[in-house]
Amino acid sequence: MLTPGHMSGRWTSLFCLLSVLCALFTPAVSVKEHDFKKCDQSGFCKRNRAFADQAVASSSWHSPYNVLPESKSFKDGQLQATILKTINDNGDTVRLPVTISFLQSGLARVTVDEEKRQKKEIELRHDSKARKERYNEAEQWVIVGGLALDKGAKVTYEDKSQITVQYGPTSNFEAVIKLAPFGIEFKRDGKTQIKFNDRGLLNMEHWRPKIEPPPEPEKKEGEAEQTEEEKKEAEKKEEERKANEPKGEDESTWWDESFGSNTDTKPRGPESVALDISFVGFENVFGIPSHAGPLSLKETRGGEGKYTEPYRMYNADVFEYILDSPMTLYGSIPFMQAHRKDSSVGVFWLNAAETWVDITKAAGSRNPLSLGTSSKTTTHTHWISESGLLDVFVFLGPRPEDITRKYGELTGFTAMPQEFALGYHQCRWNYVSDEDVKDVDRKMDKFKIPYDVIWLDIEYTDEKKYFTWDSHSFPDPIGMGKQLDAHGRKLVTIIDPHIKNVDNYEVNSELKSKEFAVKNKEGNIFEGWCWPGSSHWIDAFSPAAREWWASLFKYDRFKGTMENTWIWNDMNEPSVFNGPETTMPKDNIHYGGWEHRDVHNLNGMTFHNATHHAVESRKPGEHQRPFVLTRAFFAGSQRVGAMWTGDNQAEWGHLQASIPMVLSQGIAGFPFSGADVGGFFGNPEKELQARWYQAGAFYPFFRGHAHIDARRREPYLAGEPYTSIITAALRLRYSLLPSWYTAFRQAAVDGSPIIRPMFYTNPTEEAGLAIDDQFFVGNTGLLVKPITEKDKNSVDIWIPDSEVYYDYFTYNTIPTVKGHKVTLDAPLHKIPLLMQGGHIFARRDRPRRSSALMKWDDYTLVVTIGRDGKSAEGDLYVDDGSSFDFQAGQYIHRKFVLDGAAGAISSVDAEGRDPKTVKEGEWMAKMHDVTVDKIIVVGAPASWSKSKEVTVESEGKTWTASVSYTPAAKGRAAFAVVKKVGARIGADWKLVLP
Ligand code: MIG
Repeated sequence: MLTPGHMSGRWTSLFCLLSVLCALFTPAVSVKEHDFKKCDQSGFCKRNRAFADQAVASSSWHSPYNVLPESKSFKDGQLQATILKTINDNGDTVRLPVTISFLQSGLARVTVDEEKRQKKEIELRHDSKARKERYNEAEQWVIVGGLALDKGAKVTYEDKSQITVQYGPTSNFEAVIKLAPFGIEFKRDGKTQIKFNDRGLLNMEHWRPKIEPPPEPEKKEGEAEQTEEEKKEAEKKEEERKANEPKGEDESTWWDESFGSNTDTKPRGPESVALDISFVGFENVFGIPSHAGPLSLKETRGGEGKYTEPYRMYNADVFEYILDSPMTLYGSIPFMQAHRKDSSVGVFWLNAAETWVDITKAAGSRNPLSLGTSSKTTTHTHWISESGLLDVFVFLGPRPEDITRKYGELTGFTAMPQEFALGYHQCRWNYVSDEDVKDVDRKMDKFKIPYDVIWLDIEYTDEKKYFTWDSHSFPDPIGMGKQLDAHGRKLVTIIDPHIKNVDNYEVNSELKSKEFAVKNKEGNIFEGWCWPGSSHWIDAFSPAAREWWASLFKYDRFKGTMENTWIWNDMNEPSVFNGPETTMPKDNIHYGGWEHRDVHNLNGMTFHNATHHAVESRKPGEHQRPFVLTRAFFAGSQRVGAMWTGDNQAEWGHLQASIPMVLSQGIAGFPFSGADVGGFFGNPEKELQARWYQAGAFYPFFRGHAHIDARRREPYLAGEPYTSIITAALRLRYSLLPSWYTAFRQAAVDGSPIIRPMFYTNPTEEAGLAIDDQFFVGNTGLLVKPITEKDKNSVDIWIPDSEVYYDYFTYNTIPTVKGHKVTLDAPLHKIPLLMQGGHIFARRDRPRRSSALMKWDDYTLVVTIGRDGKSAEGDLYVDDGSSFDFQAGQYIHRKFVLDGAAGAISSVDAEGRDPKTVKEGEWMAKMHDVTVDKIIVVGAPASWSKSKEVTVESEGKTWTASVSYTPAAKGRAAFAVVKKVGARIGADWKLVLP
């Protein structure tokens, strides 16, 4: 009997029911690009691109959407009107209600719906179970705040052709709404930033009745083909049918559409929504992850170095994905940010259906009257979704951090993870037994390699029945869990959304009897193929299904799990081996009667969300922050866990691609992300593995993972010098955990990316706007450029400003020039890591086996003296690392300031809180014993050399600590080390040079 352990991939295992067939189906190692649609294989995309081509080519093009003047009304920050869409030469129209909401946050939201049609006019296909409205529940899943209306928004100008609304927190935003054709110009301080429908590509495919073409007349042997009369009659009917529609439309995929062997039926007919959005004067746009390509998005309509396909968002299990491609991947966030030297703006396209985005750039703007921007490049985008409402949020910045914060207010901020989740995760498909897990755990200790979490992939289950264990290989999961717990370590087990369709499996019987599974178009439980063979899929859109799902994770139900067990959700795009594009048929039906088509990109998030809440409620009063990793995601997924970039390959190109991908996640509000370290498919050469760990140590989510056919590659197996190099990268990650945790805290309160590209940190430096292979960590001033090429012993780092930069490891002062690259030596053992002057960041330097064991360790502060030779600043956030007590103020948040003139470093509460207002809980009390042990002042001025002691003042006491000063030499900056500082980390203190 074959198990997937002997196979090379899912296709093999799917077809390898007979072992003799296996050889035939062993996949070639290349992306199955043809398994996924191109725009012209997706009817609505093709139609909208054709529509765009027609509009752009014709000088007389008139967008057929006009606001009915008497329909408009403005009240309490909201403008409402009806748009009439002219649908044929007879002047027939359909009515599209539009709402433009001006929000207190300064966002504007534009929503266009379609008026419910007469029932008899629009009959769904009689056998369809689908709902008839356009899908309008995406906001229930995605939006968590920021919707309060700006009652101060006011109409400042109005005539027959337009309305101008002034809005925004300082009233410097304007929306100029054009009535005929409908379009909007968004301005800030009088300058146009964003335009809707400027190119006339707005398109809402209205609902229409299906008129069956006349039946083919029956032909009989020997009979004349058709009488003249019959022919004429048929032609006439056909003409009538077509007269209802604009000419030249491709109707071939209106009512059904085939791809591969699958046919998608469309009971509601064509209903796509599309809009052109122009970013006036912007050359760079970012966002709309996940794609394996550059951070600054490429043009998509051909030409040298450009893509020919639009960026696609249709969450899919893309087997061995290709690099530098706009093709869809596992998750989607339809949020785009445009940035230029003096402005950041953005749009959030709230639509969960299959979505494509074309991007082109043009010199100047089409409208010469748009002042101040006409000479610059404008980025034109064209958004196309298959169904649902047109619902777009507009952000007018002006700074990158305004955009990320407001996007977070709308869709939620990153959930504050437990601290262990920032440690290193050791995964592979698969650790084969509980003994294997315990052995890896012991070996990591033996080799003194820190790690926090070991992972179990699908083989731990009894025949892919989730919530069960293979009792031969895992006879004692609790024993395993306890061994891990002894060093504060955790176990993550995989739970996928496909439920094995067999009789003797309780989870399956309950799923079926309670009707919690996704249904097919006939309204029966959908059945498809995945790892377990025949399977059903939980419909996590259903509240009752989610409640049931939560019950499955209770400790007495999911036996073998304990408080240190966490969960990994894979395959939640969802992946369906025999489905179209390896996913679910679009005409499947979800809770509420919505078609899968409407909710596809939300599907993964609903499952991830269900699992998050399930592990949160495993036991009353347990009070631990959940950890759930997801593969599929959507806007809002950041509220419920981490993501990784899926099945990459053990190749240098994939290491390289991972960096813009992870940066892009941060820009789109989901910064807790990482790529499989080492590469999932294949066997990395040792140099690649080592370099990957060095890069991975700077992914917010840091996990080594490997395919079932890949050779074992736990860090201790690499051999020297590789094991030591990998261990050093891991130790570096662990020593910097306090700073990583602080960066996560910031993400959790204001949406800041955790690793930050140059355009974000230095928004006015044009030369850096598209740089995506180097980044800063939080606001530590740590600037990293991982090596992603073979045989590279040096790297060129682009320097964004005139600050001083020091080498992290040697304290060498780097001879930098703003806007230029500097070459840094980076032999294999070295991570190119610089410290920007002017910061103070925290570390815990004592090497330990896991983050939990570092909980009560003292801190080291690193002070990097800035260009002015005297000042530096930074902060540290600490809490118990696991519970929700931080929400009740149980945390330490310090601000450290070096005042060089006074020769003093001080620590104060970063939020200006009065310590007396917080009643200390157990953790806070215990933190009294934790101190600042060491302070390293890099670039210390000569004044630090004058004395062997500093005075420390804290909590009404004064004492001294020793200083040793090392003068500058051979390119190395002077530095001072203060030892045994002894001030409590949670208290105010001041260190003064005598
Ligand atoms: O079809 O669970 O991306 O990380 O090891 C493959 C087995 C299913 C895909 C995930 C990968 C995981 C694998 N899964």
